Amino acid sequence: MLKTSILAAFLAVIALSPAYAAQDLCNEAHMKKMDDMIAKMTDASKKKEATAALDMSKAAMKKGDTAGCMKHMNEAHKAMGL
Ligand SMILES: [Cu+2]
Repeated sequence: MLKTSILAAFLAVIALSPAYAAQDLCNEAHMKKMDDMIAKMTDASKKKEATAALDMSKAAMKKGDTAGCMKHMNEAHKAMGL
C-alpha cells in the first residue's frame, strides 16, 4: 500500500517534468526560503529533522547531485509538514 503510493507519487513527479521541479527547488533562493521557514518552526524535534535533511540537500546541491538534492529536500518538506 505504502510502496504503491510512493511509486505513484514518484511517477507523478516524473510526469510533471523533474528537471523543472529540481531547478525550481535546488537553488540558493529556495534554500534561503527553506532556512527562513525552518527558523519559524516551533516543534523542536521536527525542526532538527528538517535542518538535518536540508543540510544534506544543500550538500547534494553543491555536488551537482540533483536527485539527491530533491530526495533530501522532500524529507525536509515532510518534516516541515508540507
Ligand atoms: Cu524546499
